[in-house]
Amino acid sequence: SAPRPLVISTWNEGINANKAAWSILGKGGSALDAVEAGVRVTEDSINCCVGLGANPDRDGRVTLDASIMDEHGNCGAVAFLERIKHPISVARRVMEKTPHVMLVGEGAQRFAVAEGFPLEAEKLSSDAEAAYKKWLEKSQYKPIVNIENIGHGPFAPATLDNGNLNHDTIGMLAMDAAGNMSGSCTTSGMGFKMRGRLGDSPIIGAGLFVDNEVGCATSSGLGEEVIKVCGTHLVVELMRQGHSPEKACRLAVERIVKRNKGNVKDIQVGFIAINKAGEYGAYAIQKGFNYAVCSGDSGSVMVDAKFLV
Ligand code: SD4
Repeated sequence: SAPRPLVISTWNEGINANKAAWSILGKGGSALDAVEAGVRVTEDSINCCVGLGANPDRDGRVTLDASIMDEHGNCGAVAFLERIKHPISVARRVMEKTPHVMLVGEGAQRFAVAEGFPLEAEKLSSDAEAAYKKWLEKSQYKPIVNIENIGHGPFAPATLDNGNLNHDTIGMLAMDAAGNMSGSCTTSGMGFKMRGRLGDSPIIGAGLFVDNEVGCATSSGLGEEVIKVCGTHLVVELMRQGHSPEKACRLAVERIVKRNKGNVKDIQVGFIAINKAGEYGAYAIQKGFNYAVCSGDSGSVMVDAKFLV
């Protein structure tokens, strides 16, 4: 039978995040605690696409989105959140302490501060600063396929990456020893986006969905495309119909490709999923999407997702 507990997460930096998640799952902890602790590691690291060190919007400001969902179908999210280091933990507080599912912008920040989260200085990481300066030369918004594993961006020469090329928006899914599932997703969104833009990551059913009777899914890539098909809800519903996690992810990817009439050269979207049996899988539009899988003390293995085009 499939391994349990289990944690999977998007892109190369999933390895570090899974380690933190496993330190909880391996001791019999809950999937919810694991997915929060896991992605906090990525929020703490300097990378293109997660946390305060990430690429800013076109006004030069970092705005963060995150969501979390547990085995009871409870969920919480924050979006357009500024100057707070751990949006995923604020999302969890929204879930646990408010009558709401989602807080955005100034209200989300005010709630975070009231909950004791420090208000950080507004300062770009040096990598993000350099990427932003470079971006300003042309000021052209152009999402880059697989930027999550490339670094601070199209505009960032390799030297800006501090030798570390492993960066990502992170989506994480876990099943604990009791067989319960939770998921988390946290991101700075697309680099150089319009101010106020939200992607799929903070939207339940788009960037993250968990149904403990069936399975769970999360996504990475061009959020607008994921929102348009309610991507992760779609993946979970396809698993409900009996498809394996990989097949469900593939069918959701096909839906996006079809909606774009096959013109997806510049679009990357990847889904990962776990079902109730503890099987997992993934699928992406393009080559280059990978995820980290951990189901034991020996750590994670990276798996390259299959892709459509
Ligand atoms: C978004 N899906 O904001 C996110 C971006 C992402 O790795 O996944 N980046 O659209």
